[in-house]
This record gives sequence, C-alpha cells and structure tokens, in this order.
Amino acid sequence: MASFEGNYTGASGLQIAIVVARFNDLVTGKLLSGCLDCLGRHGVDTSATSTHLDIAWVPGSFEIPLVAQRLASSGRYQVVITLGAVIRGDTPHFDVVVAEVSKGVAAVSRSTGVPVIFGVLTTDTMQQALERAGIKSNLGWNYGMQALEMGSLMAELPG
Ligand code: INI
Repeated sequence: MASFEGNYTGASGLQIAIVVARFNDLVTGKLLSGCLDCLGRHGVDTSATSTHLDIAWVPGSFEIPLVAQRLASSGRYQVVITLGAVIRGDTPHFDVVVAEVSKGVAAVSRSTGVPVIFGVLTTDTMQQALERAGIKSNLGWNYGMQALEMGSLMAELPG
C-alpha cells in the first residue's frame, strides 16, 4: 500500500504563481500579504527579484480563471494560487461571478493537471470578508499552506 501526502519542507524549490483580483483590494491585498507571509516563512523567496514567485493582477474575480489557465499551462509553475473577494452586498450578479470563478478555477486545475488553490472569499458583507482577511484570521496564510501541500503532493504522486 502506498500512502501519499504533501509536506511544507521543500517550499523553496517550488515555482509558484499567484493571481490576485483588484476588485475589493482592501480585502485581496490583505489576503496577498498573509499568503506571502506564509510562503516566505516556509522558505519561498518572496522578494521582488524572486525567480520562484510571480504575481499577476486581474480586474476582478471573473477574470481569474483565464489568467490562471495561461499561467498553469505555461509549464513554469507547479502550483497556482488565486485570490479574490466577491461580496454579495456589492453586486446583483454575485451568484454569476461566484459560479464562474469557482467552476473556472476547478476546470483549470483539472485540464492542466496543475493544482490551483481557490482563495476567493465569498461573503455576504465586507465585514465578513475583512474578518477572514486579517481582522480575525487571515485566510491568505491558509491558501499559502494549501499551495505548498498540493505542490509537494503532486510531485509525489505517480504519473
Ligand atoms: N469582482 C470581484 O472580484 N468581487 C466582486 O464583489 C465583484 N462585484 O461586486 O461585482 C466583482 N465584479 C467584477 C467582475 O469580477 C469583473 O471584473 C467585471 O465584471 C469585468 O469582467
């Protein structure tokens, strides 16, 4: 019997891309800070001159899947992290944006074979989003951990 699981020890060897939405950047900027803090403290070079980490900014969460697709299919990255915030109170088309970004990210992951971390907050209010982006906890950190785990797990799996 084989047992496979990811780890957080080889983080400095991973090539990572992050796609961040500018919409609600009060929230997404904090998610990015938390994510970079996590990656940096696990050995990833997060400096401006890093050759292991690239960041792509998109207008809103709706655009995340397209850019994640380009990055994941480039062959350059072992894992892609997506960061966004869709807030129900801000948009009558909340359900449309959420459906597109969630299905889109899952499709990119499956079609490219590259793990794409779904770091898009979907909340009813800005207060709830901020609570998840630093006021109480910062889920950006969790998304960083999940990226490290999935990046290393995929390297372990056969095929
Ligand atoms: N994009 C978000 O990331 N979050 C939102 O809450 C949001 N609202 O409220 O509309 C939002 N809209 C923009 C959308 O993602 C696209 O950028 C836009 O429709 C252009 O395609």
